Amino acid sequence: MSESVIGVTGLAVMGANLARNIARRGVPIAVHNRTPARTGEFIDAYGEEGAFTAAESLEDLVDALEKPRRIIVMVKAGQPVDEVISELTPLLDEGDIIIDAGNSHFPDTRRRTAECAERGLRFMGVGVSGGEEGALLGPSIMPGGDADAYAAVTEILTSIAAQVDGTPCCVHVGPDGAGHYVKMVHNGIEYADIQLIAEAYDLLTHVAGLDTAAIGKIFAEWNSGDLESFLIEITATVLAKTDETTGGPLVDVIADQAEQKGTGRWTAIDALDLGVPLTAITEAVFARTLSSLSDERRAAAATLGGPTPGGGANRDDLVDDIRQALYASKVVAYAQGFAQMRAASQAYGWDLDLGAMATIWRGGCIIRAQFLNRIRDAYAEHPDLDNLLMVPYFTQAVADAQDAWRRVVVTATEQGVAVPAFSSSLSYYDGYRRERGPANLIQGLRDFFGAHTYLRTDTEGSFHTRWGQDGAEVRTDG
Ligand code: NBP
Repeated sequence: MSESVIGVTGLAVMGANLARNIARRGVPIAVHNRTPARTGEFIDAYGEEGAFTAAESLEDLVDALEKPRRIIVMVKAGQPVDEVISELTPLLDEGDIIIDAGNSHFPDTRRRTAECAERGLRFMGVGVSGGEEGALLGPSIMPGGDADAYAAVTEILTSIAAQVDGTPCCVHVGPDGAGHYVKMVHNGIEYADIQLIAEAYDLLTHVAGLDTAAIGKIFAEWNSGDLESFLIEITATVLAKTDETTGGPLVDVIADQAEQKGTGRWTAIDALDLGVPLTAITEAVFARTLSSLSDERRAAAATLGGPTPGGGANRDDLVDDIRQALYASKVVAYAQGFAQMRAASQAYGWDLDLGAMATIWRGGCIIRAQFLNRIRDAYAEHPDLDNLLMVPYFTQAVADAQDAWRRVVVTATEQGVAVPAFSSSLSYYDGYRRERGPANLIQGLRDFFGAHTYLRTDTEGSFHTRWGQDGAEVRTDG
């Protein structure tokens, strides 16, 4: 039995395809699954594709590997990852590397990194995006962990990743949970992107009055401009699909209840923890949860009044307005996601290279898009950028689109079409560009009922007004 260079445990769709991708690069690989029958099925189906060693047990898997051992864990996120780690650790030697390539939550990755380090093991939390096809043909890979652990797997990971203009979509993200964090934000941005597309579809259907086939063609056209991306491309394909049963568009018979598996929610929760305004992604998560309340919505549709949409069909420029609103909102969603990664980098001590994140998302992953080249360029010129909206290209893009964006939000509001991501992105833009907002009154109220104190615009120090007593202002900081 020849020594395998790397091992994979967990041969469901992602682990199997990742293992095949590695084997196809000529790397000898050992494969294992908790239920051994799955390993047998894998070898029967794909054994000819490379130098596989089938391992019946984790002991066999460990024995099959050259040292330091490198083991990719591709099992269901959560408790199963902990179970695999605790079974593996007694079998491993100091310096061996456990690579969790599933969708683990980054605090778990930080904990597991520390626990493995106590036992002399190196742990990597690696984000992998691209679904089953990406795993097989070239995903976007976001590896987190110690630099020396990454050095031991760089050649393999960069060779199996998607390649764009000769550059692999894989770069060392940072220590401990950084890789899974960046993957989490990637998924959050994916939520926002999809929600924005859904809002555009809703407006094209119910305000512009277009049929599904026409809307599919519009998305296909949009895919040749600034919006060019995998998600816009597949929107055109999904809208063009005919249902075999009804003969009409398939989307017309798909129930309007969207699932959310956790990464979008985690992104929003961490934004709240970090104090980062992340309106587009958070609204996208809420929109999915609202969509799932189908029984309540059915009752509300029969009870709650409001305008009936449909009065915009005579506006020739409506379709292009919606395109511009989609683009401007998308710029905001990405600006917020990148601002969150910047805040996380500072809070968790990761030193993230945000331009590199845009670079590795250009291929292999669900949010791959031309647009990411602009973000990569922005960070190349301004590595310490606070907000992407402040870069001339994006400042101008939003300035050019904003009249249309405002018209779309006004029309949607007048006609009773919910556009939470379009409108919250516009509100964020208007809030961000205000030198002085209304939070002065918030502070006044907080000081009134809770003596929370306030700062003044005209002098240093912290102040409280004795609202319920003599009304005098007192300085509270000395
Ligand atoms: P699943 O998430 O469906 O997990 C199935 C695998 O986990 C099987 O190999 C199963 O073994 C194993 N497993 C379970 Br369940 N509990 C286990 C335990 N206690 N000990 C050992 N093994 C256990 O697989 P997947 O869809 O291939 O996804 C794998 C990871 O990749 C997940 O974290 C997922 O979130 C992530 N991911 C998935 C996609 C995607 O498109 N599917 C994309 C990107 C990332 P068994 O055969 O014995 O039951």
